[in-house]
Amino acid sequence: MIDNRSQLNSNYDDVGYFVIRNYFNASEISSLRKVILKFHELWKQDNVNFYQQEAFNSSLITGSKYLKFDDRVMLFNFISSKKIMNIVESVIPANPAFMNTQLFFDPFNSQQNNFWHRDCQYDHDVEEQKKVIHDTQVLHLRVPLFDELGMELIPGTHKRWDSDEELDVRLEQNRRVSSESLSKGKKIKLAAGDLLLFSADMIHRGLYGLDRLALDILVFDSAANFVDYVDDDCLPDISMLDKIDDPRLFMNTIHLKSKG
Ligand SMILES: O=C(O)CCC(=O)C(=O)O
Repeated sequence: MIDNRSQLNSNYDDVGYFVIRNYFNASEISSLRKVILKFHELWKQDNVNFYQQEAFNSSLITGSKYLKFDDRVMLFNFISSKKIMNIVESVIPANPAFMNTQLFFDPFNSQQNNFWHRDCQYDHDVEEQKKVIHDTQVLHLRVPLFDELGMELIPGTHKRWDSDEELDVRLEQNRRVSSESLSKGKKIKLAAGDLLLFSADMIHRGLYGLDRLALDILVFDSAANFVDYVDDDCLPDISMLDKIDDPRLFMNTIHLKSKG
């Protein structure tokens, strides 16, 4: 894995993502799927209108609203498992910190379009986005629970600004819409058991279909100022911490939070 780490790091550095095929075995995926499906059913019942009108993801999966102690501990142990930590540390070697989880599914309305974006565009104007993409980035680790069409990414955009075409489409300007195809888009089909890591700030979109359900784990570099994005309820409490084999990912976040 150690040799592999520098290869992964260089792939990430070059293009902003990498995929590891068959990284998780059937039993790992089936235990994860059981807990995630429990969350998803309860979340849908509780958010009927939002789900049926526009939703394509939920978040705060590790929080206390829908899952009980043991299921949350299972998720925390998965998120901070050796397999995940090896991957996270290949890109952020020092003090990676847990941010959140999201669950991506197909919109209820099958006519609803996907959309190209950089995650940072929801917090920053264009001039700030130009700077943000050169600073420390947030990572998404996508764990598909079923085979899915996956994601479409524009390789290299974790480090470079948009072409005119990309900017017009992403920001829906000059009569373009954000669901149009882009010439440099690369589709990454995923199967249950694969792991995709990508930069949240590269240009990307989800590919809807096949009744997908994918868990995204979001992590950030402790050196960057993202702690305000973390909801306390998504972190393990004291009684859970000693049930987590390697709680460093969460401890780093808790430590940042305590510094305010
Ligand atoms: O899968 C999707 O629908 C979008 C995924 C996405 O935008 C993300 O993971 O940041």
